[in-house]
Amino acid sequence: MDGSTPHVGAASPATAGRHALHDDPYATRDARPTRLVPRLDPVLHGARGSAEPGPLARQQLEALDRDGFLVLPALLPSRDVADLLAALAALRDGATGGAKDGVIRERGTDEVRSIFAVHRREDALGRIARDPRIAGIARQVLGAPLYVHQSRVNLKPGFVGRAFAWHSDFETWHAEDGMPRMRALSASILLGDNHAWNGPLMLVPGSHRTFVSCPEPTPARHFERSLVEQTVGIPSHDAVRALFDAAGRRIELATGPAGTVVLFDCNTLHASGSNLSPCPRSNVFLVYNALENRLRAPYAAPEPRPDFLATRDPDPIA
Ligand code: 6CS
Ligand code: FE
Repeated sequence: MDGSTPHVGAASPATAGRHALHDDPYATRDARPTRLVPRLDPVLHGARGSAEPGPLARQQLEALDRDGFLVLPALLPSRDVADLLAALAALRDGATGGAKDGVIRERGTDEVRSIFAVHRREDALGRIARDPRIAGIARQVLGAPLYVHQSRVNLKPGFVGRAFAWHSDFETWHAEDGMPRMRALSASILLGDNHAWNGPLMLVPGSHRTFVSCPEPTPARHFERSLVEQTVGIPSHDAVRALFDAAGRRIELATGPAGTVVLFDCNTLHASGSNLSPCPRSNVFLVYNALENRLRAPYAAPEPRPDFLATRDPDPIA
């Protein structure tokens, strides 16, 4: 790459439905050896790489830009958390069906691991996605009209809540959902206290500035496995080690009391360990995408993923 921002070209007729590899600066799942590609997109998308006025102060924006994540301790008061927990309890107890309905269960048990598309509900889980305390931050950082690309509750139940391997969300959303560029932000709302011992989110500072390609091609209907245990689209151990070393051999734990909100860039390398404690680590994840970064054909997958995983008919947030 000559350093100029390569044109992510429209698919030519010859590549309709797929993107010519040479057009894609974030090519991945291409059966080629892992590449560590410098990020081409800003983290703060306001004017001149800053951000528009909004809930975050300058120092907070600078930390998000530098590290690729920002922890906002106890942003939501306990009454809001109680409303979210009540909605979660009703959702979990009423959860039927399986992966095709957005209900993912832990391997080896019937315990619910994740439930997707909670932002479409008519309860506190649906309302929080449009709440200016959260969506206003995403608007400030993404610097554009936005919509919810994906939402989920990861319940990580006590004793049996399993790990999420190291990964970049953007690598999956680019390859499997056709998200063109890095202009999406995740907000994780902690519904219970997240401790070092109940599987908190782990993040590698600064990792958002490197795109790590993954060699293995995407299998058909990959989400039916990847959401239970992801093995395709995860970076090599050498790549993780390289980002860990570049961070000064640091991994940050996103711990905090219920009501804490953890913001992280779509490309920040993150993972979480299994939860062997008696206490669930239930978090709501809201993913905001800039409307101009809306999904196209998958860059590296046989077919688009279902709508509960990746919004293809954006409903802009006022
Ligand atoms: O495939 C996805 O979209 C989901 N997988 C992970 C591990 N994180 C992002 C997202 O929930
Ligand atoms: Fe993730």
